[in-house]
Amino acid sequence: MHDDLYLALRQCIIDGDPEQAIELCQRALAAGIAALDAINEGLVPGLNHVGEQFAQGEMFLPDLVMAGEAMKAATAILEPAMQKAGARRETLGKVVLGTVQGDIHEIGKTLVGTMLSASGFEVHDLGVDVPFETFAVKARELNADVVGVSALLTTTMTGQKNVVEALERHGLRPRVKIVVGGAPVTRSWGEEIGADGYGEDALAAVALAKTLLGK
Ligand code: B1M
Repeated sequence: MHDDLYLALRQCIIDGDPEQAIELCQRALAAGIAALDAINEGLVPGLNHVGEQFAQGEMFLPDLVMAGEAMKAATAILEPAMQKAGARRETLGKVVLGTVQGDIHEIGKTLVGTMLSASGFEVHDLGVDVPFETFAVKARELNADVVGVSALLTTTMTGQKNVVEALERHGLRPRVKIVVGGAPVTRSWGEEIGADGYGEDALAAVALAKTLLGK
């Protein structure tokens, strides 16, 4: 029904055009498209295309950077709608979230944080390139229930294991649950490193956090 708009959203990411992204997201919301649908049906396919082209040497780092900028501009418009859609008062638990050391990919992690907070979790987003130890220090300081670790690179996903070990060193396991995710991450990797679960996408991460906390 909204195929043209989804295609335009996809294209503005490929073009790396933040202004167009803002305008199209506003149009999508006005047309009654759910924020998460705009992301999953329009924006993410655009990012995936850029990622594929980059891997094939058809697009280059500046294209990746611009696509990321356009995506950030788009999600800034959509985020309030996502928060509103899931608005609820009850706090389900505290989550410390971040992208692991050495990795600066923030879009997926931020989306997971937005969905968690829209679902009723208190989210403390530590940002990107977060040192392994910081996850543990913050989890203790904030008395967190869940630590979420995102990784987008095959070279940085190994750092998720370091975070599990840091939490163990700090005596926070098994009380504090660990959820891992990110494009190269798999369920079996999560199991191998001793995490409590793997979230394939933002919605799965929310469902998992609820299950782990018995909500
Ligand atoms: Co990067 N990059 N990048 N990049 N980048 C990828 C990841 C890549 C697959 C592209 C490719 O080659 N096809 C490739 C990784 C290859 C690999 O390791 N296998 C890659 C590379 C190589 C690099 C650099 C090394 C490039 C270079 O410098 N030569 C460099 C690394 C920098 C670093 O981190 N040290 C780099 C840099 C960048 C930019 C900074 C330019 C930019 C990010 C901008 C930003 O975040 N502000 C960027 C981008 C945009 C991408 C792609 C195109 C898109 C990533 C994205 O935002 N996806 C990406 C290709 C791709 O993924 N198609 C690529 C959309 C987002 C919604 O999905 O992050 O997967 P995602 O999150 C999902 C799920 O994974 C899950 O839920 C989210 C929502 O559904 N999820 C979780 C994520 N975290 C979770 C945590 C959870 C649970 C679920 O629980 C805690």
